[in-house]
Amino acid sequence: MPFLIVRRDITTMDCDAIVNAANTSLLGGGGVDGAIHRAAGPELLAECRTLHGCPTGQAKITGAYRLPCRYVIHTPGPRWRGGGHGEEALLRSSYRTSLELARDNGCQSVAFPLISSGIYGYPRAQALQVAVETIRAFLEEHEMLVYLVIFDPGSFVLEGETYEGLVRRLREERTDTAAKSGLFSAAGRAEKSVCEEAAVCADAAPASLERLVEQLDESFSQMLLRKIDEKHMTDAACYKRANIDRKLFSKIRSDVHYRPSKPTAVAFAVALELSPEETEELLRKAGFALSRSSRFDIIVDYFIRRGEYDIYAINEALFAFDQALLGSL
Ligand code: AR6
Repeated sequence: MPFLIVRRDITTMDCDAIVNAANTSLLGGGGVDGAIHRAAGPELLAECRTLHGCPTGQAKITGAYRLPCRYVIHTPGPRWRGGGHGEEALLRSSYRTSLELARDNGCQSVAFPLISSGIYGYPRAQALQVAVETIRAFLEEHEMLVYLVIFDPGSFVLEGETYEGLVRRLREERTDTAAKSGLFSAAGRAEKSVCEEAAVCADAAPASLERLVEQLDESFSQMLLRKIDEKHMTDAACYKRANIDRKLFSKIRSDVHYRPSKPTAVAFAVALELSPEETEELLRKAGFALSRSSRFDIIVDYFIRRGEYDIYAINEALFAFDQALLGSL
């Protein structure tokens, strides 16, 4: 099931469990821990007292009291001490044991804060990388909806060459006067071919309108299933890589005329590692094109043209620029 990054206060999440970046006493503190205890009410602290603490990298579960979720999973992440004291392994362990505890308690959805990245001082970009990698590895094996909840804008820092290139690209798009003229050449071609189709239709209308309507081209759903076959992929591998919920995939599979949202259509193009031209074709079947006038489109196009099909990396970049994420519930 999907992994989504959202900008929210975690105490407002109404999923099955939220995770608390606690300390080993489990008796409350500042940051997200303080916010969770304040929102849950004093009963949460009373239950926490019965747990007698928790080692760093482990997790314990309680009720959620006045919070909208069902459970709170408390995990003390590591305090950053320069990186040479097993911090990364402990942080991974905090995510993994919390996810396992959620699964063992029948949770289907769970929300994490960026553990250790506040008061405990773990560098944020590295904390994010650990969170994404650990959650993603778990979702390879399990069906669960996982949210990573980012609270303050400053806590979402992307680093690295890909990201720097993307920032450059977005800046160029802004200053490039040619950009004002509209679409990418590829998208332009897409538009042209739509116009050509329209012209053909216009020539033929009105007598053969019915026949034209009957001669529908391959649909989005048909092209998607064909590509899955051609790539020798299983359905499950495809919807997981697309960050798409299994139920939505079944709906698309069984409805030949299914019209996905743009983020869903793009998610499948990424999962199937389609070339820029194939991506255009698939999007066109859903009634979309990639333009130069939207940040979402530019970011997606940037990754696809570089042959970088990691949906999680693309979503991090989309999130950083406040765009809709790829995939769907
Ligand atoms: N919702 C979502 N995220 C939040 C919220 C919120 N309401 N409030 C803060 N964050 P921190 P740590 C983010 O300091 O670094 C406590 O005293 C915040 O921006 O809460 O693991 C404990 O008792 C940051 O990105 O936790 C421990 O002693 C992230 O949550 C110690 O702090 C984690 O920041 C744990 O430190």
